[in-house]
Amino acid sequence: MTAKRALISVSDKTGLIPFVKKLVEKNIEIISTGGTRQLFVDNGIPVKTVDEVTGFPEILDGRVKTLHPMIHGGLLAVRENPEHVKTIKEHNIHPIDFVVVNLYPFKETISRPDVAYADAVENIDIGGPSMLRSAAKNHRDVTVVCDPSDYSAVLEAMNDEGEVPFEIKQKLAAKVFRHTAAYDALIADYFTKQVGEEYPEKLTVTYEKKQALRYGENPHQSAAFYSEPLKNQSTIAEAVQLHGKELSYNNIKDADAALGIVKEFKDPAAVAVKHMNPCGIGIGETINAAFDKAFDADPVSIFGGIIALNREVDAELAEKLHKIFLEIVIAPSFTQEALDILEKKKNLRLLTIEFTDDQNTVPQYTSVRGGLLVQDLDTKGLDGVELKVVTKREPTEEELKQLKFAWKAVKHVKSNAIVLVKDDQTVGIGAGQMNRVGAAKIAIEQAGDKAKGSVLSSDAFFPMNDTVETAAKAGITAIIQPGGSIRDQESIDMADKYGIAMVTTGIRHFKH
Ligand code: 93A
Repeated sequence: MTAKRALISVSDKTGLIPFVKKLVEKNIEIISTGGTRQLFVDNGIPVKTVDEVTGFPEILDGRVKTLHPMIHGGLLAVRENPEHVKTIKEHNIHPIDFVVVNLYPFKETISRPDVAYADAVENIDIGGPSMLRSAAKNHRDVTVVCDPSDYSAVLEAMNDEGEVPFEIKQKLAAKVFRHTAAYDALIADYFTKQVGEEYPEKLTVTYEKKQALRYGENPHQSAAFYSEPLKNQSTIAEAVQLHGKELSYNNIKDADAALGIVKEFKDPAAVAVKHMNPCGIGIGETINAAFDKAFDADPVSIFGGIIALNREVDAELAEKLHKIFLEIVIAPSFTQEALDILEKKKNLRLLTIEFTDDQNTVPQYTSVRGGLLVQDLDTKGLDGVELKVVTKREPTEEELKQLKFAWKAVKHVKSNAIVLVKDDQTVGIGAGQMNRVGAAKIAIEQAGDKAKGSVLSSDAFFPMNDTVETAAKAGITAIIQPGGSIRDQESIDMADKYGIAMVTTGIRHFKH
């Protein structure tokens, strides 16, 4: 029997030398491409070059190295097929039993902020995926390794003759096809963006497993967290956990929602979230003052909530946070004293995140049975939006300030959504109701005494004047809403009747 052969051609050379030394110990012959070969030579490992096997030099700056029938014949020949065996013999093709390949670092290349287009293009590996795919197709006969983290498992599974069990080879092949598919998807995504096609006929974006989750929304649902391959520091996927239990499925969703809200504010802001909706938002001179407002907005619902803050947490704030049962606190940073206080709670998850604005080109994916809906993230603010006063009375300066705050808040509340705001604090939030006046009633009831003199925001227009009437009776003095209902005039008349100032935005913020 001829010696087994391993073809090794890798960009990421991590862990390679000890692995290959073991292969050599099992009398496996090593063949390799330029750079990889040099490493073996430097480490005293006997190696044949691909040119020696193909009888053809590497050409075109290495673009054509292994794309040759002497290589692919050796990878694809089925050992149990007498015809294949005869053919490769005739052509002097030596079967290849192992392929260890990892690809040109396309992802790392395009992750560089200053990457040149030509550099990105040059980092599209052609020969590598071809070898991986040939080997993976012929996995009955070929062991294929595309990930350095599998080296030790392969060695463990291998017997003294260099044989690897079929189940392992099959698993490795499956991984290869996932790997090359994801690699191509990233290239496709990159080019799609280059040519500015936002919603192409095929969606090729890939995700990488970030975390296995104990369960999904409920304990009987299995789940995992996948993140985008190109990192965005300012997302929950890139948050750094300093302390506490592992994040759960619901934690991740809630933390994402909390982050989305707190990012709306430049001033010190604190947000408490429960079940994807804010239960309290406060802004203040200091982050401490902001938190007091967020807490006071709804001291009941905050129990078991997620807090997001856009300023560093100090000891004073930590003492307050420590007194409440919370699932997560997210902030740009924590002082050491704050950490010392909060870390006394074993389970409390403390996360830090870099705060940058969300790009309005970020896509948002929602799954439905049988498909995926994709839209731009709703990053629309009030910049460039003309606020139209539609009532006889104009809002006062203070009312206008509170209306703008209420508008930012209502965008993040599940529709139908009504938010009441007073003194830089949400005082009542009506979320996810099937009719608008119902949401208003909930918000007003929750606000209690604070409803009087507050302002109201509505995520979509008023189909009827009942919400305005309900608001007026509760003592609400100003309203912000998109406008655009055929019955707008009835709502405006109702507002005028009670001296309410109403402003329309022309923008809707449904959140379903
Ligand atoms: O330029 S390629 O697309 N054409 C090839 O024929 C080829 N063969 C191997 N890329 C090719 N490779 C890649 O070279 C491998 O996937 C690996 O990432 C890299 C290793 O090159 P070197 O051994 O010269 O460092």
